[in-house]
Amino acid sequence: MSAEIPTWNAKPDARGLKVAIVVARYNEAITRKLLEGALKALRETAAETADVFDVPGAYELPLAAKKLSVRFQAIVALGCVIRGDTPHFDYVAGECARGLQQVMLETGVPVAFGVLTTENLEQAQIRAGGAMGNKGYDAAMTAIEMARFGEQK
Ligand code: INI
Repeated sequence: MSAEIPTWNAKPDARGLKVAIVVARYNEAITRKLLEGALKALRETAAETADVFDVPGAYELPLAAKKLSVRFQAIVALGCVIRGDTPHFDYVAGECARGLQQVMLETGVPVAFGVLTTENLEQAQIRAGGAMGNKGYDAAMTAIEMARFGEQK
């Protein structure tokens, strides 16, 4: 047993990992920024692959992630659901989140939730390369960290 307090927040190492990014085209101006962030993270962590796939909207992300889970070791799901845009915000955002979690637990392949769910466009812009960083970048780092989770230290 180690009595050492571990070091946290180290940048994960993606060498040797095949990573897929699946991005929704809906609210494309935002999701392209999230994609830029995710690709930056995968370059920084030296992922073996950073293959990009696109789907129409956030609602389609879970099925795409499930299909990709058979040949990738980590998946980054990117999308943007804006409440003001649709009366079915709760269905699209909720089912997307629930579906992605389900895929991750069923397959054991980490699926990072890089889907913005905001009240308006401005809140989305702030989180897609603005004052609050880039949630696509953060999601990609999370996918790598979870792919590595539990590996022998
Ligand atoms: N899809 C999104 O990704 N974001 C949204 O804000 C959105 N709105 O507003 O409706 C949206 N709808 C499309 C949805 O994801 C599906 O593509 C569509 O319902 C077909 O299944």
